[in-house]
Amino acid sequence: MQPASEWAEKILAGDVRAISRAITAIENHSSDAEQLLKQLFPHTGQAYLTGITGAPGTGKSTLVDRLAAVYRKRDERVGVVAVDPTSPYSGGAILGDRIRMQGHAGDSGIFIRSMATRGFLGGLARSTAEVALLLDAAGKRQVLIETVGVGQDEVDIVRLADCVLVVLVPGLGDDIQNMKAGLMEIGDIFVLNKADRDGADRLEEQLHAMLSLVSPRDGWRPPVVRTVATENRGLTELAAAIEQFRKHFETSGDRQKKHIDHWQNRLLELLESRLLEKVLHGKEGQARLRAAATAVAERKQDPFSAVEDLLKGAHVA
Ligand SMILES: Nc1nc2c(ncn2[C@@H]2O[C@H](COP(=O)(O)OP(=O)(O)OP(=O)(O)O)[C@@H](O)[C@H]2O)c(=O)[nH]1
Ligand SMILES: [Mg+2]
Repeated sequence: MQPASEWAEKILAGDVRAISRAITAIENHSSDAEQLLKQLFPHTGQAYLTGITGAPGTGKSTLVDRLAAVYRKRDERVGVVAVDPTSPYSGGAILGDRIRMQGHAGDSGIFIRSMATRGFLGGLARSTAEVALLLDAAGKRQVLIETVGVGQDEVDIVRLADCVLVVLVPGLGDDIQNMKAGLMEIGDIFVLNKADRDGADRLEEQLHAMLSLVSPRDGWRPPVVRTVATENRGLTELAAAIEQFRKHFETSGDRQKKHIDHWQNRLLELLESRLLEKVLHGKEGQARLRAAATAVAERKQDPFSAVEDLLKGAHVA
């Protein structure tokens, strides 16, 4: 057996070390990872991906932890990926991991891993998507992707999920109007966490008012689910809401078209990152970019010709 297929076999069997090694390869955009994912792809398509996003400290990690526990009770295997685009070392996410690990120690049915920003090309959304495929192949039926923040990176990351949870808490800046419009659009379910705090009712009213302005997508009106993650309250209801959304997606509208749309987006992202990688490969490529930028800044070259030259250099034009 070739090493790569041996590696794939191990992953299909859920071998933790093989999975960890694959995630590192994915993070480094190594060609091994691509070979591996090609072999694994036929074994994917079974996992359900739930993305969890929201401002820092809203309780995402606690929610993920408790939701994972709900799934484990049903004997569903779970994969958790915590992505922190804000920190190169993923301090917050790793800390969250340690907390989570305590509750699930010794449970081989759950796999938890953090990822942080790598490389100047970003590519974090792509790495996350690849890790999700890997966990899918490894037999995790529920894959939970936690990402902190409210920026474009996070939107890109959660967009790959089948179901997106947006977490809000009472009293955070108080004004829901401050919430990024983008988040409002991507949320399939709104989680009102820390519902034990003052202002939960008011926030729920505001949320409903705001959601009533948004026209339903494929007949789905995002529900608001109240939770107190630390006390394990509302988690069964949250799991039920996710299940309901899943059923709705499977039965409403043109399911095939939605899957094709999804892969069209993924292919576009892959194409984009591949092209960038080709053009700006390694230190040399970065030096070329810097030199081109310098030439344009000094008005020695126009930006259009500079881009043409970069493309020519990469043999993609
Ligand atoms: N009162 C209350 N506190 C909560 C609740 N859920 C989480 N917390 C607390 O809120 C703090 C932040 O929780 P995390 O789960 O780490 O939040 P997070 O959104 O993952 O944080 P980052 O990953 O750093 O953005 C912790 O101290 C939790 O114990 C809740 O429902 N009620
Ligand atoms: Mg967290």
